[in-house]
Amino acid sequence: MSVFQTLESVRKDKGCVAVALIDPDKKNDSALSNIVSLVNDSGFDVIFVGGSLISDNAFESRIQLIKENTDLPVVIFPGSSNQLSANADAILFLSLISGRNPQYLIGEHVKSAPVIYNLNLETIATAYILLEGGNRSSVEIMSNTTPLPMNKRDIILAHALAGQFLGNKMVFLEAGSGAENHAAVDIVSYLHSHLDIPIIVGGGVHSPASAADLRKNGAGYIVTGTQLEQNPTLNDLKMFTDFIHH
Ligand code: 1GP
Repeated sequence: MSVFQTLESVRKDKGCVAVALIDPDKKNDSALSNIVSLVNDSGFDVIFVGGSLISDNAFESRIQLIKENTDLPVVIFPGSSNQLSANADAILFLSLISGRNPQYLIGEHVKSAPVIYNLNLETIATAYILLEGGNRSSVEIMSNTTPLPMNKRDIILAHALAGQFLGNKMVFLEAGSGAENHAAVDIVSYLHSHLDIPIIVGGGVHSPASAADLRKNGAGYIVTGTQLEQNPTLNDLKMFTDFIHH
């Protein structure tokens, strides 16, 4: 079974997939191991690894460390075409379709495709839509694109449908790491009623109540990153994943 099929069967089984996002940048081995062990013990279904900026050359070794310390699937959530590793199980092949920067619509894809082919890495084509989350996000800065305003529901839907018609397997509604506002539940529900492909919601989701609300309104995957870096208790994280699952 492919990683995508495994994740989809979790979604069908549990109602929604709990995704732990680990930003591998600037983390020593013990900090990284601690996060992985928290993730393992708190009910997450999959680990995404990636970040907007990798300041050193340790991406490969950190993916390896994560992989050695978990039985969960490890999926690269790349900030750029140099975040690749044979140690991962799959990679989100992201197209930043909310923007009009050709580098993130096709440029990074062409650079990474031969390497991904040689690594024999499973790709999960994902339409990545950046929304205004209340503060200027790293994605906005690094990609040199403009996020879509949350009050432009029909424009967001048009992007999501275009993503689906282009053959993407998922739509990712990103408000940016540490966003003040995650993707609004009414947008998730509006998109869910029009799309056939699952919706990933990430950026600014850190309360169990928001997670449950998003799941009830059609989020198929919920991503959380920042809260994993803020010394959460195991109980807090367990409650969070409980609310993601039904
Ligand atoms: C960012 O969607 C992720 O790409 C996670 O966001 O760090 O706000 O949880 P947070």
